[in-house]
Parts: sequence; C-alpha cells; structure tokens
Amino acid sequence: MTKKKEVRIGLIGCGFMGRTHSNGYNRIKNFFPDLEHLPVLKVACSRNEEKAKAFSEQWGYESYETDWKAVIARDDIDAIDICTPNDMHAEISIAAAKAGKMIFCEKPLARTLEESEEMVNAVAESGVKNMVWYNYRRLPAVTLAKHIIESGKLGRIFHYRANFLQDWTINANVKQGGSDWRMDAEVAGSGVTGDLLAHCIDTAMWLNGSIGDVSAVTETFIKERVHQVTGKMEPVGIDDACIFHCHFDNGSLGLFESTRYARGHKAFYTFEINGEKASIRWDLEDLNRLEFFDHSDSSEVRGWRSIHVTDGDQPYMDKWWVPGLSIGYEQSFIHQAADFLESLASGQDFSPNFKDAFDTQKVCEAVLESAASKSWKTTGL
Ligand code: SOE
Repeated sequence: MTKKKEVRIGLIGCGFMGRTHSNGYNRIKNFFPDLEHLPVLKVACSRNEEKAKAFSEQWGYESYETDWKAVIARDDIDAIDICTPNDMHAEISIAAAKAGKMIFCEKPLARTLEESEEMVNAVAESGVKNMVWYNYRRLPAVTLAKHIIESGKLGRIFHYRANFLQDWTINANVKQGGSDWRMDAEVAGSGVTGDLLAHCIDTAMWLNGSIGDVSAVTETFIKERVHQVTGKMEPVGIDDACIFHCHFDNGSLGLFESTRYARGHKAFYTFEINGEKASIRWDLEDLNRLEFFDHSDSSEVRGWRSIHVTDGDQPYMDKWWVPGLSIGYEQSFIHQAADFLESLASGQDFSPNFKDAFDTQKVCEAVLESAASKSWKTTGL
C-alpha cells in the first residue's frame, strides 16, 4: 500500500461541532481508502483541561492542549479546525493563516462582515488552503439537486424557497451566554440569520447563483433572558426569527424563513426550486430523498417523483453500504473532509472556502441591515 500523506489536525473547541468533525476524520480511512491524504488527529484543545483530555481520549487525538495559541505554535500541526463559538473564528483564523496552517472553520465565517473580510484577506495573503463547514452541500440528495440543475433539466428558474425551522428557544428559561452562546449577540453575531439562514444562503447560492438584493423582517420574541455569565436578566440582542425575500442574479425570486419558534420543528431545513420545465424539493428530516417533478413526463405518470438517493451511481453512495440503505447527517461532514483532502491531491480549488463564506456573510449582513432599516438592501455581490 502506498504511504499516505498526512494532514495533521489541531482541533480547537470540543463541543458539538468538534464531535461532528472528529467523527468525520475518523471515518475517512475506512470509507475513502483511496485518498492520497489522510487526516491524523494530533491535538484537541479546550480551555477546560478535563474536557480537553476526555475529548481527546474519546475521539482518538494523540494529545490535548488548553491554549489555542499553543496548538497554532506547534510544528507538528498542518491544519487548524476551528469549532469554537463565532467570536473566536477571526482571531484564531488570522493567527493560523500567519502561521501557515490550513484552516477549516465552522460556519458562519464570523460575527460580522468586517471580521470576515479580515479573515479572507489573511488567507489570501498567506496563501493557506481553507474551507468553511457548510456541510449540507455534501448530502447526496443535495449534491444530486446540483447535478440536476446543472444538467438544465429545470430550465429557467423562477423560484427558490428555503426554510430552516427549530423550536428550542420558545422556553423563556433558555439563557443567553456561556454554553448558550448562540443566544448571545456579542458571541454569535446574530441569531437565526447567521446560525441557520447562513446554511440556506450557502446552499441557495451554490445551486442558484448570487443574490443581488434583499428585503427582510426580523423579530426577537423574548426580549430579555438571564445571562449565564452575569446571572442577570439582560436584553436579548439576537434575531429569533427572520424572513426575507430577494432577487437572484439569474432573475429568479427567493423566499427564506428561519425561526427557533416553530413548535414541532427541530431542524426542518427544506428547499424547493421551481423551473420552467421541472421542480425539485428537499427536506433535511428525510435527507436521503429528493423530490422531482418533470413537466415533460407523459400525463399518465406525471407527478412528483420521490428519488431515494442511495444508489451506487448517485453522489457519494458508492462509498457506503449497498443500494437502498440510507445514510445520515454525519456523512455530510465525512464527505466534506474527504472532498477537501481530494482537492489537496488534485490541486483544484475547494468550495465552500473563506471567500464563498464571505459572500454568504454579505447576504446575511444585508438581511440584518434591511430588517433594521425596513428597506431593500443590495448585497454587493
Ligand atoms: C443550531 O441549533 C444548529 O446546531 C446550527 O448551529 C447548525 O449549524 C445546524 O446545522 C443545526 O442547528
């Protein structure tokens, strides 16, 4: 067997995202054995030593650190994986870029456009490879949607509609700050716009091209929550819900909705695209399925087809079990990491990278500005 080239990972942040990425790295050797590069789990880092130690043992890291700067300073690390809350993405990325490390950053790229721009400039200056974990692109059904659109089967596209609905913050006892950092505008930057709509926007621009302008409305339903760190009741600065409509550069109209107040929905991410000749729709709760309506079908059989995307010749599925057997959320991360490693071997650009995520951030910023000013905003794309 030819010896693999190692990509030695230093992972910073041992929470939920740290687990999804670590699981992805661990499974690559089994399911993508032909890759030239293999991730090597070198070090996991958390400020909390007990957590860093337990996490590194559980996921198979060779060592642990409690200071992220120490991870960047190590010369046995090739790539920094940033799984921290959003307020640390910029500082860590810029330091990693200066140290010449590859960077894998959790989404959204940063809290603000300014931070994102500094990050894009830092990787451009140093020339380090980079990617952002907009993982949903890499689910087989979503990738198949991309192939179908590119094949021209939809014809001219008129409408793009997406939702990302959750219900976990309806409870007024959910706090802000600390481990509930997604509820804290200082740390997260925004609420559902950066956390959930950013996913929808990334997928939308990948499938349907750039968004030119937006008109948005946001709402914060619960205006004050206890802050985990201060222990005091404090104003809530994030958007609990956001709805926007927009123009895509290809002339189609977009409609996006996200909320954490849709009782009954935990992670209901959906999109539907309507073209002149055909439509497609997808839903994260049934993620192996892509629905397709083709107007050119004969009228006896015309209707929505339900494609169970599990066949060996459908995207990524040759890597898994046998046709008909489903895969899940975790595979989106495994596929993204594998595709990135593949891009190292082929020399091709990887997407989504910092520049792509900066574009998504531009749309998010325009959405928040539009809601604040109650006016249409251009995205600058
Ligand atoms: C929030 O609940 C969250 O975990 C996001 O932060 C993720 O990006 C999304 O994929 C699922 O929901």
